[in-house]
Amino acid sequence: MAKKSAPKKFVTDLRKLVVKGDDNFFGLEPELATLARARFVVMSAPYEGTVSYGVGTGAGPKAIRLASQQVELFDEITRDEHIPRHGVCTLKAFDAKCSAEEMTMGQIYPVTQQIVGENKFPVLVGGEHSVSPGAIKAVAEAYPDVSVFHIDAHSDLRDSYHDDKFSHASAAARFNEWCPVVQVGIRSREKMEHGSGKHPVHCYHAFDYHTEGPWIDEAINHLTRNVYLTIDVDGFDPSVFPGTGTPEPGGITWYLGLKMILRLAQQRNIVGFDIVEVSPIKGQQVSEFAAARLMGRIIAFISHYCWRAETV
Ligand SMILES: [Mn+2]
Repeated sequence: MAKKSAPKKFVTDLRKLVVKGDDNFFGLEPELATLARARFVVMSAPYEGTVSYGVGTGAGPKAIRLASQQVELFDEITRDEHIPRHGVCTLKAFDAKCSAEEMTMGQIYPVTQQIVGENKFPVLVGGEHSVSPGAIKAVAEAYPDVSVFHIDAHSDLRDSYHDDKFSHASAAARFNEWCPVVQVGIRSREKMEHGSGKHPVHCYHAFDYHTEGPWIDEAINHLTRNVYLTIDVDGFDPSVFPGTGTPEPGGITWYLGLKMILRLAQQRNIVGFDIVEVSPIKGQQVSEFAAARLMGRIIAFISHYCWRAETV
C-alpha cells in the first residue's frame, strides 16, 4: 500500500527568502536591495503546472530578472531614478514542484501577507497566471476596499478548469470572489464566463477598446480607491510580447498599455502588482526585456503618482 506523503514544507519566512548580493532585480547594489531599506519586494513564482498550450513560462522570472539588470534606472517619463531611491528587494524563487494551489495559497499568500504587514509593496513575477490569487487575497485582507485591474487576452473567469479551481484559466474567478474586477484587452472567452457573482466584473473587449479614448477613465472609475494590478502579458499585442504561451492577435499596444497604467496611478492607489505568463523564446530577448521595462515603468508610476503626496 502506498504511504501517503506528508504535506510539503515550503520556505515562507520572508527573511529567509531575501537574495543577498547583486544578482537581484535591476542589478542593484546590495545595500539598495535589503529588506530593511527597500519599499518594493519582488517575489518570483516560476510555476507552469496548469498551462494549456505553449510551455516555458516557468523560465519567465529568471529571464525577466536577468533582463532587468540591463534596464536603465532613470525613468525618463517621470524624470527620476525611483528604483534606487525607493529600493527593490529580491526574494529567492518559490518552490515550483507543487500544485497550483500550494504555489499560490501555500507560498505566495503567506509571503505577501508578511510583505504587506511590514508596510512594503508586493510585486509578483510569474510563471503562469495561477500564481496571482494568493497575492491578491493577502492584499485584499490588508486593504478591505481593493479591486483588481486585470490586463489579459483571456477573461480567466471559469469557476474551474480541468477540475482545478486554481488553474491559470480560473485565476480571475478566484480573485473575483474577493474583489471587484475591471478587465481590459480581453479577446478570448467562453460564452458562460460570468465571474463569481460576489463582486462586479467590468469587461472592456479589445475589439471595441484598443485605442486611447475616454473609456480608459470610465474603466478606472469602476475601481475602488486601492487597486491591485495583474498583467498577463498576452493582454498586450504579440508584437510586444511574442514570448507567451497562448498569444492572441490584436492586443493592447505598448504605449496604450503604459498610458492606461499611468492614468491608473494618477487616479488610484496601486497597492500591489504582478506580471505573468512571459515564456522566453530562445535567442530572442524581446519579451523578457519588455516585461522588465514594464516592471520598471510601473514602479516609477507608483512612486511618482501614488506616493507623490508623501515625497513632496
Ligand atoms: Mn491570458
